[in-house]
Amino acid sequence: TDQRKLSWEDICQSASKVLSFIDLAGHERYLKTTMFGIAGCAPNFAMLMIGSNAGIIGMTKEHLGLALALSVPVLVVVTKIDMCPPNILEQTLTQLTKILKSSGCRKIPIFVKNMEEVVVTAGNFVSDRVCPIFQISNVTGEGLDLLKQFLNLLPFTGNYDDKLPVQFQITDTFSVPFVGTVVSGVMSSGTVHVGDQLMIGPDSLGHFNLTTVKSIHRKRINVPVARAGQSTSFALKKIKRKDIRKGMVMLSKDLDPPPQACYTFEAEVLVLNHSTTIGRKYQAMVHCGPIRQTARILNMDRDVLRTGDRATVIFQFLVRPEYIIPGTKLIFREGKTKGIG
Ligand SMILES: Nc1nc2c(ncn2[C@@H]2O[C@H](COP(=O)(O)OP(=O)(O)OP(=O)(O)O)[C@@H](O)[C@H]2O)c(=O)[nH]1
Ligand SMILES: [Mg+2]
Repeated sequence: TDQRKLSWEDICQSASKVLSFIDLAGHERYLKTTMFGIAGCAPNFAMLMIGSNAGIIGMTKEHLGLALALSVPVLVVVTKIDMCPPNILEQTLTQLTKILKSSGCRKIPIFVKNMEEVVVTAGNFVSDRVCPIFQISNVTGEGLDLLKQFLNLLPFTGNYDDKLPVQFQITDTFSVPFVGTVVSGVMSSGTVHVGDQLMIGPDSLGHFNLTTVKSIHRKRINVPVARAGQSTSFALKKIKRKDIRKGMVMLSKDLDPPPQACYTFEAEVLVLNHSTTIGRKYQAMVHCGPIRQTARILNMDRDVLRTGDRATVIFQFLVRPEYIIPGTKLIFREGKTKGIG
């Protein structure tokens, strides 16, 4: 169709709103990557896809749990209603309702069936405990108009201030021919112009280095400026791709006090699931924004932790120091053990 021939420029110019989708994997094998996507890429919302004929299988509950743990508002999309017998669809919806209403979830499921319900749920989705549920078919197109309208009406949320110093967390790095090193991520605060000098780090020694922004891309279009809340790619001068990695940050230069990378940090944690007890020296993979590294418990304000326990814990990264933004939600896991903080 004509729409497929539109360039990114055409689309962005004629669009009243541009949404970025981050497509994450369902299979358990890719859990680490899916966790990185939801913890590290700063999504404003999560769309949980459920095949109506398959029901709540595999990692669905796990993924729902991740979104809840990170306070990302969830909407559910039940797909393939064209090929699902009505009684099976009914079973899936009953099962879904039960899980959403359970004590671990405490959501109010709303089956969105018409435009009025779209308007109401889009308005109170973020603040309330509402979980909108859409039933769609990608074959017949049934239900897609309601879902599109819902996405269109969703308010832009998030605590983004473009007047504050720059904070940009790197979620991906590239080496682009004739361009050089490119980093992508979401601007969590501040404003960056082409030509600006920024600090990038921490490197393996915990140091920050200066770099200059050569060019800025948003939705593959060259732009002169990037602001808080936007997904952005920056081409950088004087930086080799091998010297940067996911989880590093770019910050305003001349910060006072200067940014500090840390090996140890304090976290208030809640253990969601552990078969025995967790004590000092316990090690787990910690996901904190785009940071992903094994850390051990150095100290805590109680002797042992069991499922359901809360504690203040000092974690220590094993490999390298990281730049942690205070207040960032974290998830730690090791085998079936998991906790949030
Ligand atoms: N009949 C029908 N088939 C669908 C519908 N949506 C998706 N499919 C088919 O289901 C299959 C899987 O769809 P995908 O979109 O690849 O599913 P996914 O969950 O992203 O799969 P992975 O990325 O491999 O984890 C494809 O063959 C689609 O054509 C639908 O609404 N109705
Ligand atoms: Mg897919």
